[in-house]
Amino acid sequence: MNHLDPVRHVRGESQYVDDIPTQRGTLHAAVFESPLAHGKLLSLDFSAALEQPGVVRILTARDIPGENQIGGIVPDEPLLAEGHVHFRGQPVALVLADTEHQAQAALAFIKVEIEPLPVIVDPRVAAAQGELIVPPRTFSLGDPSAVWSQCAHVFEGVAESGGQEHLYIETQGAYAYPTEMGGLRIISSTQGPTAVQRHTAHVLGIGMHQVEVDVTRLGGGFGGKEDQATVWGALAGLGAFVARRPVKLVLDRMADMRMTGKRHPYSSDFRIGLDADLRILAYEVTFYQNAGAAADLSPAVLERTLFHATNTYFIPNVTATAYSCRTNLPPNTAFRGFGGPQGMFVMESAIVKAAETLGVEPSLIQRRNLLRENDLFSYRQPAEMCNAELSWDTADQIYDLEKSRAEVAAFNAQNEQFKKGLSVMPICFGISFTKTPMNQARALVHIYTDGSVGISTGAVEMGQGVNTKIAQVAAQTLGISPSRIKVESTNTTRVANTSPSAASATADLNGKATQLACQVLLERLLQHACLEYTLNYEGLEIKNEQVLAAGVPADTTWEKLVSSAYWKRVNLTENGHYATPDLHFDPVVNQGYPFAYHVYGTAYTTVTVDCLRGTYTFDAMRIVHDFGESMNPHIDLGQIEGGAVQGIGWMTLEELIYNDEGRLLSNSLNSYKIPDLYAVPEQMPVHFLDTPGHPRAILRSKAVGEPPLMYGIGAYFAVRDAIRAFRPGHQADFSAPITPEKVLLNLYPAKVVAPVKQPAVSA
Ligand code: LUZ
Ligand code: MOS
Repeated sequence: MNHLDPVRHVRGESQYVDDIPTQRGTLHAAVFESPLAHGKLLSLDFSAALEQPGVVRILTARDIPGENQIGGIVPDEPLLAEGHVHFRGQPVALVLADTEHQAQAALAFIKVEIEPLPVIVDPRVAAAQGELIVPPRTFSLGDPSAVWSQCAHVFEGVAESGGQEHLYIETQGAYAYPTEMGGLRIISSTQGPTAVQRHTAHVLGIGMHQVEVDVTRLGGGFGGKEDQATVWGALAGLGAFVARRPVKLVLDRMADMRMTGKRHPYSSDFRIGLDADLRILAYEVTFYQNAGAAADLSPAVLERTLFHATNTYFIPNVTATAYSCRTNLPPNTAFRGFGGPQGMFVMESAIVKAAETLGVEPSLIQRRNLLRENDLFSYRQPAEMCNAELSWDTADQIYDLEKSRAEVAAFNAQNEQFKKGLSVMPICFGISFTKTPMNQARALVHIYTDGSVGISTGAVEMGQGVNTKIAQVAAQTLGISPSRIKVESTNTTRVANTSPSAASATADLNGKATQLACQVLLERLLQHACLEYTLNYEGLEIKNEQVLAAGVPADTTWEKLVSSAYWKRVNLTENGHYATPDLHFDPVVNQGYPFAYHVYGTAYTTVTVDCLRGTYTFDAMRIVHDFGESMNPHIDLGQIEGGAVQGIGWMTLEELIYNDEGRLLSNSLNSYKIPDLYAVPEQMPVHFLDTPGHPRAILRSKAVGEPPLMYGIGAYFAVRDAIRAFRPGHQADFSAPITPEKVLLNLYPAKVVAPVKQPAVSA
């Protein structure tokens, strides 16, 4: 079955927030942002702005009828700044005007007085000053300090990974309409409709039942709209609530890049100990997470870093500690992988540091330490149905590591300016929200009297194909054609209390809820058929829309069955509820069984570096991936390709630069480089690992959203390998992204040059 949406997308028929026809009376909102990264808000003067054409109102924290608070995990984030500002781009006021242009134009006439306070942009500096979002967390297994002395080799180092702009094609936005009785309807580009509903109600001081949030689809989310769509939904909601007129707020690209948080940059210290056979005996790691100015999802991201700190290796002695550091950057947030990639980058850096220093191939250490069945993760969950070795060995069989390496060596022996590099990147990713209670979902399924079916779930379609998968689950369970099924918008009045569409778990959770609802409906229809046709219920099945077991009149169809059930007053609506079984986790001792299952895979990356220019192209990323029994190979393949390329971007090209004043310098697409067609590996074969899947996965088809991003980590190490082919023995810093500029700096011995002064930047 094909993805349901692309035809609509290509024809321009898909509706996004900014495509909704504007209702008469709509006000357009623009956000006045803090021009400084930290300071005391002394005064705001709107007198000139209010005189501007079309300006209707300007709202500040004082206009908020409820509590000015949108923090989720920690209540530390006002909707509109009050007293202090904590990052550049923090919303301070909301201008409402008749047109978007008028609202934007009025911003320049707002006067603000801010007394500057010291700005912190570095997480280690924040940690040294005690600026932590939450107390540090430590995951441990065994005791590294007891075994360092038994290690044949011990290596230490520092690893840094940068942030990443989500760059969803559809920027953040919302359209809010006042409804009867003081309520609101908000169309929001959010992965978490319930979060928008809850925080908007809280800010307005009304009940959640007064706020309806509706989402048709997103033009991409990638985590950037898991928590941070709330700001814009709540601001539009505030405007509509106060002005009693519809309010539309859509960010332009540069405002979105300036004002919203991104993937967390991390700076980390590692220490790794190996025995003489290169088995890793001990690993100690300390993560400094750059959380930005408010908690947002940082503590949960931090936790996932700890869960994935040892990637896909069994290490008997581990101490992993993580600090969530408060800085004066926009609050960093969820991004595909959710802290996992940051943890895995450090693990791979430690292995590569050991390998380079010992003069062995990193793959030797990697292969020797892969997880095996029932090995424990540091959080004490055993690796069950573990495919770490299977995916590694399958990759070796079909892509031939030794031959690949020989080809690279042969090329390098014959070329001076161009050098090739090769890396192997095995991955392991835990599927489930790490906060166990979030692993629940509901599906509301209606069968209409004509036999067509409408389904609402908590799943948000953001291009990942979840609606197609839900339609497949229903079609398969009910035994009808997907063409009879419509997956409706995600709406808080139809499906309540939803978890965000995140953690790769959306199809599993909402698909299972859909499956449960459809099974109940099917059961009811079968019972009805038995009564109607006096059949024996045992062994009865509805298949292919019409064929029931023997004894059914030949002209019976799905429509007739449904219609006759309606006339016998059979309930044709069902609400399915699914909660992932067996999960538990104790966040005090950091032990338990947090994940439904793990996803595994292996990627070989080869790159060619132009050693004159520092530029590079990826020849191939060859992947073996553990899909389980893929229920939709087309969609799943698209997720692998997109995820891997997004990971390559994070590790190689995408460089976010904030200056010491907390100002984003890489603030548009001419200074922030994302992967384009030329950054995509020329070859990207994806082999579907042959496994029975997992019973906790929907139709045994494993979650596929986030895991492939981490193949991109292999891109960093392939480039690094090529650098060493040009400059033998050189150990670059473990610092990602490895941009062409950094490649060039690493290819040649450093010359002492005068420090480059950063251009002075005005507020
Ligand atoms: N969001 C969340 C996530 O709240 N908890 C998670 O564990 C998670 N994992 C990945 C992406 N988003
Ligand atoms: Mo996500 S990082 O699963 O919203």
